Amino acid sequence: MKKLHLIATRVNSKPNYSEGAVPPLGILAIASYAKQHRDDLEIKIDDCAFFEVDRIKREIENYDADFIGFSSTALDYCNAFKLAKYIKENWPLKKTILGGPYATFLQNDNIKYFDYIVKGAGEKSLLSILEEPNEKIISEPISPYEFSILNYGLLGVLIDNYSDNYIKQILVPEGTEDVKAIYTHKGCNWRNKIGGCLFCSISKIKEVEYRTPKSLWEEISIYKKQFGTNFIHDVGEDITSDTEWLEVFVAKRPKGLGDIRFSVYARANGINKRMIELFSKLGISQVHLGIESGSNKMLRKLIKGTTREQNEKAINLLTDAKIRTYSSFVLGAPFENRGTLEKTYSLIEKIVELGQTDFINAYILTPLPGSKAFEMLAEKYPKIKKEIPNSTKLQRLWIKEFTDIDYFYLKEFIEKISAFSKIKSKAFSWEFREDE
Ligand code: B12
Ligand code: SF4
Repeated sequence: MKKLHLIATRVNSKPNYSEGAVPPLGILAIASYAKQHRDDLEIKIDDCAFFEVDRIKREIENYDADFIGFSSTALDYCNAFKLAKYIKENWPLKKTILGGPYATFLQNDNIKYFDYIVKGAGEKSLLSILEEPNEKIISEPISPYEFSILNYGLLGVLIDNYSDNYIKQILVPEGTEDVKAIYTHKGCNWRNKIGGCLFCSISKIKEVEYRTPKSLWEEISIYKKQFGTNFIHDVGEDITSDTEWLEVFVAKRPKGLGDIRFSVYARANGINKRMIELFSKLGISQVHLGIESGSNKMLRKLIKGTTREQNEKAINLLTDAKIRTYSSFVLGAPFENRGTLEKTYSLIEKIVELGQTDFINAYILTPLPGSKAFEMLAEKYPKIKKEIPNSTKLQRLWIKEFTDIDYFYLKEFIEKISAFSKIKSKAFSWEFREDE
């Protein structure tokens, strides 16, 4: 029996509003696939949203796995790196693996504590790593028809925490009993067409791949039977990417699943009357929109592909259909100044007046590796390509070089905006001390 320990690392200090509410689906997807194809595999999943670093280290020691895999984004890679270092210093023979969005675009040399780096989808790659190949960088594509049903049982003791946290932290419809996160698709048309927004850090992943409606409804019906699930959080980038797919998904809904409600992500320019009809038929009760700015000039600089007018129209249509919105903003587009921020502020006031908005959140643009913004910054600071990403440093350099605004003014502006949000970040924060 081989033992595999999969760990989702987390960002250091800035808790996300839904931290600990959405399980690490990347890990769950590869674990489900591996379990389906290998009987001789024991798997443990840990999520750093719940545990302090010493606890994670104890779990690593106690479980004593042959393979330890990390899933990380650019901003929590530092923690995966430090844990891999800890493993290699104590048990050099254990095999360490790095996967997830940052591994796919990894640009620096700081990978010495990892035996394997998995680029792109991890399902097949993980299976091949169990055979201990000689290559360090593994990349094996998976067809959308092979995506397996997420086996939530593999989350072990953590399983109930996600649903409870989701219900506690996020405003869900009355009567929500249990929440499960899924992905209906991967990819976004805008990225596919022109490489995506200035800050999109997975800009090179072009394809839009949908799972089959049949397998998705099968998966949801398993959740309903096993856990009493009646709310689904879909993490797919843009549900409006393929109207025909959505029509089939809505039409194929099994009779016994009429009570399921959904939360989805969408691009504002994909929201029209037909889309709203489909949303209502499906029972979508929350839509996450990346509005980004109230200034059309900033939206153009962000290569967002939407206008203020389209954003306003989308929010109006959703509000009329009694669908709640979660709006997020990215501040610090090239040439951002106090005047353009005022336009964003006035848009937020308008949105809040409509009353169907639960969550308003703003971030300072972080030029993450993989994004066009990172490449622009790297032209001025080539060293950043060799460094472990540090969000504060990247943000500050970006703001200094590309905007007409002060970093601290932006921070204050974000505080002002967050006062509008009904939902506040209230998550567990996980930190490594600097000296570790
Ligand atoms: C849902 C989501 C979240 C949820 C996280 C829920 C969770 N517990 O994971 C929330 C809202 C909390 C969140 C937070 C953040 N997120 Co986020 N998030 C997403 C989103 C929309 C979907 C991720 C997902 O579940 N996909 C479905 C799964 C099945 O696919 P997958 O993750 O790609 O996994 C596959 C492969 O990557 C690989 N794989 C993944 N892990 C592993 C591990 C191993 C060992 C192996 C072998 C393979 C492997 O195999 C998987 C199956 O094929 C993506 C956008 C996207 N569509 O990918 C952004 C995204 C992942 N997030 C991103 C970012 C930047 C963040 C934040 C840093 C934002 C912030 N400033 O705070 C935080 C970091 C959170 C943290 N880790 O501490 C970026 C990452 C960019 C990068 N270069 O690293 C993305 C890509 C968005 C973007 N367009 O830029 N996020
Ligand atoms: S809409 Fe989202 S997923 Fe699509 S390109 Fe922009 S940031 Fe990337």
